Amino acid sequence: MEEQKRELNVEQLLKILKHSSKYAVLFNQYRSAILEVETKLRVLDNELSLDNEKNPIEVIHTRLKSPESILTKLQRKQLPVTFESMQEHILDIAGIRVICDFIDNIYKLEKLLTDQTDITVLNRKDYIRNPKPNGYRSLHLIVSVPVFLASGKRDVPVEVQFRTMAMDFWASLEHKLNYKKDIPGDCDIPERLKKCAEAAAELDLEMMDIRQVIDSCAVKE
Ligand code: 0O2
Repeated sequence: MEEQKRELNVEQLLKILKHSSKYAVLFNQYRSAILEVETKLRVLDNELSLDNEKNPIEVIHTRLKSPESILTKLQRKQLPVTFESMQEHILDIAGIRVICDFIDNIYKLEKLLTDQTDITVLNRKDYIRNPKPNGYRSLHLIVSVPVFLASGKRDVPVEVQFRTMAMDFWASLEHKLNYKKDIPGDCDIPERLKKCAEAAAELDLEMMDIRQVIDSCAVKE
């Protein structure tokens, strides 16, 4: 009975969230902020490719967090389910994932993006230098970007995740297999996944080393 009551509340909340005109206005701000940051990254990618005809960015994925995920996160953090609380506390509603070729290019792009005068870094988590205990690697930034709308200027937070292809390969499969699922404590899956993450990290370092050797040979010729 108690469970039924809780589920009904969640459904009602989702209905309110999805059908409110405030929701459409807010989500348009997040969508616009994604466009702004994605354009900045594509501009940098184009310019960096002029040097050696090698784009540092392989793929950019963007997403808006679903109302269901927002609600789950607010509840998990025991925060009030209101638009104000969502705007204040959920800083990854607008998300951009940047898949890069090499680790050093991740830090180069980070610097070029965050040095821009209209970008403010609100939070930075370097899971490349400090991987999560399960082996997860990526660089996470929350940046604030101004969006100029007909109704005025808004500073909107966007989460930018930078990863190499190897890190993305691991994270995508791990997410499918494991992330937020209850794996029995007595099995060796976490250990095996961690080993895979370490193999992917080695691959990244080896590929970067090979690139450096090739580049130095090309200079000598
Ligand atoms: P989804 O499914 O991508 O929407 P915080 O926001 O700081 O209070 P949070 O959200 O845990 O807490 O922050 P964190 O650690 O920066 O992780 C945010 C996102 O990184 C997650 O989003 C995932 O996309 C990704 N991520 C983090 N840890 C892992 C991991 O162990 N494995 C995989 N595959 N991805 C991870 P969401 O919203 O939690 O999930």
